[in-house]
Amino acid sequence: MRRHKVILDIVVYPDKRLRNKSTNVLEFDEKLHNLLDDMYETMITKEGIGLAAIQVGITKNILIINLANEDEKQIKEDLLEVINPKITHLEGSEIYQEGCLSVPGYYDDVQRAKSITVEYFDRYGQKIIKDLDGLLSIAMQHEMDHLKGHLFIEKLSYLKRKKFEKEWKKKLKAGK
Ligand code: Y12
Ligand code: CO
Repeated sequence: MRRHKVILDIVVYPDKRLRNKSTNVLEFDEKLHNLLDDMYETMITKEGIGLAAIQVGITKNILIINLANEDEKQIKEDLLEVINPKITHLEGSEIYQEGCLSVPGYYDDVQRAKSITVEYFDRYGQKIIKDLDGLLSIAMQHEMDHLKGHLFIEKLSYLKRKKFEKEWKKKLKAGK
């Protein structure tokens, strides 16, 4: 059934809810489909390319990723809806400048595996196995960290993190 657009609130750092661990989805029902649709509308409206359910306050192992294609267009055909993911293989290493809708306006280099194999379920409960590299691999690792209650800023060096915390406090105080 078609529903109206729902834009959810994004949970922003340092909200403690972002540290919670998510749990597996057990039912692949209409409630899950509605949440996935709302997460998609929210991510597109906020100009994101990836979003985990915990970022909208739902502690379930659900994430979506929608990267731009070669024409720099973010089309829904390319949307990945990922439920209960597990990484079964990691290889190599890569550094990429990451950002996050829960840490808006801050971007920094993070080191992650270059390529991964991930197993997950789609919205209908069908099992999918994918080998990912490039930006998709980075995005999947970033979003899966959210499901474990982790943020990319935890991967910064001690000094960079200290500088970030100082700047973030200043920004929050200024009401930005
Ligand atoms: C590579 C690295 C990280 C990911 C995770 C997904 N990250 C995002 O989708 C980040 C989105 C984002 C959007 C922002 O808004 C605008 O640019 C208008 C933003 O800036 C502000 O909110 C001020 C910050 C992050 C995937 C792949
Ligand atoms: Co994020």
